[in-house]
Amino acid sequence: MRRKFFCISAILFTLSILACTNTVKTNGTINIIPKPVYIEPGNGVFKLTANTKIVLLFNSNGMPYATNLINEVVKPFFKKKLQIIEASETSNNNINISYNKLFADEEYALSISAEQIAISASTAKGVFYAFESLRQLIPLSAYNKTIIDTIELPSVNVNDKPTFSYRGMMFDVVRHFYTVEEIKQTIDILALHKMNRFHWHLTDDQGWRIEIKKYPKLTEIGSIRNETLIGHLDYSNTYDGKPYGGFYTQNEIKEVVRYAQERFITVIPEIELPGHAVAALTAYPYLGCKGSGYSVYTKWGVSHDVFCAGKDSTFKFFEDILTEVMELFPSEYIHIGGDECPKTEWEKCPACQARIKKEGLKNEIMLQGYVTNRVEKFLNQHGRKIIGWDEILEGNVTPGATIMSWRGSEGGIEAAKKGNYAIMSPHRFVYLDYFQTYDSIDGQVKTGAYLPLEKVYSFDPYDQLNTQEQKFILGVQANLWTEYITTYSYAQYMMLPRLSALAEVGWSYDRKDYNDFKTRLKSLSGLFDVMGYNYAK
Ligand code: TNX
Repeated sequence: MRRKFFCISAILFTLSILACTNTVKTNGTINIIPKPVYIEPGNGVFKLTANTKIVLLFNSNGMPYATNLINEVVKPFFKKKLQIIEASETSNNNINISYNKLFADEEYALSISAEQIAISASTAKGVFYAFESLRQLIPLSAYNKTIIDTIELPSVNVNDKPTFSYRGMMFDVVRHFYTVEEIKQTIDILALHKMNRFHWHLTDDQGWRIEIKKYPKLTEIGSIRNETLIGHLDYSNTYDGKPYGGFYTQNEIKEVVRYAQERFITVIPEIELPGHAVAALTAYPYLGCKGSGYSVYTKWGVSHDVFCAGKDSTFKFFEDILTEVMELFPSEYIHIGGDECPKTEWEKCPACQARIKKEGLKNEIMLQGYVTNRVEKFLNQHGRKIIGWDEILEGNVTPGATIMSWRGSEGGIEAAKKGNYAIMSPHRFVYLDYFQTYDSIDGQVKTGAYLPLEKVYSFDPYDQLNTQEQKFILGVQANLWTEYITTYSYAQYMMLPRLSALAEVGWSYDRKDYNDFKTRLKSLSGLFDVMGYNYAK
């Protein structure tokens, strides 16, 4: 009798150990970045298992992408995806997704209780963001286990929506090139932060990185530079002697655009004009004022050689390029650059001077304005709008142009006061190429100014603007220029976690609290670790 009792207890004990080891416990921590509008912990836990279903009480085109996110996250745990069913009623032990017509585009509610997970939204995008939040509640210990049958999620009620509609990052793939896989990983990182714009800097002096069928030499010649400066532009005159290049085919571009769309991110292409054009001039020298003698830039900085604004053939080129660009990118906005365009060549160029005279322009600055307006008109005729760096304000900008304020917030403030939309991207606060620590990382060259996490976090895009003017600030963007960023791993290090800080500026503007952010960042960094992302500690 005693022996039998002993055996049964031993079996029960073993079973319970097994059950426990296959359950991932939550310690109740609820840390979400960017910080939700409303968040209230509840009692108890939801048990997520391989049998949990996703119950769709409403469906839409984007829903497969929203649910794909959670399935990609849970599949490695359960070795299978969650089943998705349509139903007209909610059910217990499941993830119920329902429609709330009162919710804005990106808004969601997420309620986790012992009985069920309830998500509501008015769009698939809202559902996607609910899953991005839910993902941050999965205990990190789940990632170290091989056999899991239950994952506990803490009870919580979340209601959430962003402050700004535009939350982006620019990635410069010209100064250094990044592969399609690396671009996709960057898009995943943006999605994790509920960011919704990827600004792709595709052309510059040092390379042309997008295939254009009508102008094959842009990539045949323009995508390759003979060599690259070693060290910092201000202190070095040494080159590596090695050709450097890379570009994306149109098929690869389409693949990236689709990948981003599936994560509710709009890709905004940037085609730099009229400055930062040396790679294009090398491929087609007739596009420049001198007409010959160009070679793809091998150092950093600003070249005096720019597109000739006098010749009509330049505009024909712009229109041809932008026609192919519009076919590839469904984005409402096309970024046309506009920054750092020296006027020295235009001053000497008879065609440019003739254009100034003919159009009754005051000077070369107004000639750049003429270029901007003419290109804008062409894009408007095709239903698109322009974004330009803040220099475009100097040249008689039209009310339809959106200003990306980079030299400070001044450009954005001026734009807002004029009634132009603006995106705030001031270098002192959001330039991710600037160094975040005084220590040297892997011998990488430092550039710009000291820009630690806290400073990014402190950025106020509404500074100096009254309520009326604030309406013209679409949002915020971080810029990752890559003159001194030679590997993707280092690019991630420069991005993270400063991008997390910017994401919170854009999403949670009115409830920022740096100390609280730092606490929540510990959880998010844990997720960076399991995802294998390189980030600054
Ligand atoms: C200025 S920001 C530039 C870029 C450089 C960057 C380096 C802007 C519109 N132009 O061409 O890469 O500084 O920080």
